[in-house]
Amino acid sequence: MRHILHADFDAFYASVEQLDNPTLHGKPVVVGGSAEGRGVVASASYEAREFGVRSAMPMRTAQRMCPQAIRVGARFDRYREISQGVMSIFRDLTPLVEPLSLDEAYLDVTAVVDNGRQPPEIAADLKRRVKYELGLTISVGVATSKSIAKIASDMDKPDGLTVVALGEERAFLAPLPISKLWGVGPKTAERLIAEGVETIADIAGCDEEWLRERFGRHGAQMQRLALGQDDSPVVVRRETKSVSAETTFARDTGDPDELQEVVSRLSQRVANQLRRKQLQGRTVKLKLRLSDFTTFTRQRTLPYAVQSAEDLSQSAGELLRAELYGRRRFRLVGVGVSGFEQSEELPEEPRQLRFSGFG
Ligand code: DCP
Ligand code: MG
Ligand code: MG
Repeated sequence: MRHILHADFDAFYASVEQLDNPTLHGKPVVVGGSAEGRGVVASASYEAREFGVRSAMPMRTAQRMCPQAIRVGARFDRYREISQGVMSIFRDLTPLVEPLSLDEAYLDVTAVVDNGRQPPEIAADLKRRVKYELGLTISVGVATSKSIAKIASDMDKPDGLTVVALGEERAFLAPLPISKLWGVGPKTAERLIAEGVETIADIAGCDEEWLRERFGRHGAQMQRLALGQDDSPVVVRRETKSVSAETTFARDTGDPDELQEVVSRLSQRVANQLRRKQLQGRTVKLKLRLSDFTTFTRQRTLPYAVQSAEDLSQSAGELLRAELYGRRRFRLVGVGVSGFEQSEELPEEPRQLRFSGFG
């Protein structure tokens, strides 16, 4: 049996702003772009949430709901710094840490338990340490699987600690709305509710064929999770420092159109990865290898962070054009991005599940 924690900062960006500026303590704070600039709320302090303010809401709406809310612009560098701090506290407890975003991670603490400490005690200790060292609160879910630990960490926010013991998994999940289930995004939830499937117990009780017909493999997957079956491992990951894609040609080329075409295709691949990881970067890099195997890179740092294939392809394309002179022919082209900021808008559906990890 495994013991998994899921830890997540409470109102992450907003809490960091309150930490750094004591005049914001106890006040409704929203972090995000201005209403005039059509900004959205990235994070709302719990004081602001009492007025109904939520993440991803247009700033205009937030200010209408809570006119006294204090808006602060995001400071990604500071959030990244705090994130590195918390991840290192986690890694002090166990090397098996899987960060999901700047403010949350899974921890496999099975070995710590085998050494004689109980999971609730480990979790309480971790919360204390984070509070003491960083001055911020995390909420922690404790369970025997990742998907249940994640749901549990969200149950009693802020400053929560929710333990789902072995054998209690199905009872814990049963009454919850389907939207809580891992991999059930707003669109899937809408379809299920239209069919009368509203709680996790409802999914657990569905005819497997019925689910499979409507949702394919994803349907069977949802049902396994609803039944509390999830043996996906905690995958140790370090912070992503750069994302890139490259290709080697079957035959060397110096044709500008052909090269730009490849840069566009690689940019698309990099953009897809960035979107999945919720990253956007300011430094765009082009890697080139000539016929004689000379390899070099050219890079430029933009005044703003980019994520889209169009932006990447444009910047990388400019770097490319500067290198197309004489009779140069190329064997390899690569496009990369670094200098990350977490992108403000999260995708509508949660990240795609990796099916291979399950059952
Ligand atoms: N974030 C964002 N846009 C969103 C959601 C989140 O920019 N639509 C950013 C700001 C959040 C951070 O990611 O502070 C962490 O996201 P969470 O979903 O964990 O939200 P919070 O930490 O703000 O609040 P909670 O207490 O609900 O975890
Ligand atoms: Mg959070
Ligand atoms: Mg989070």
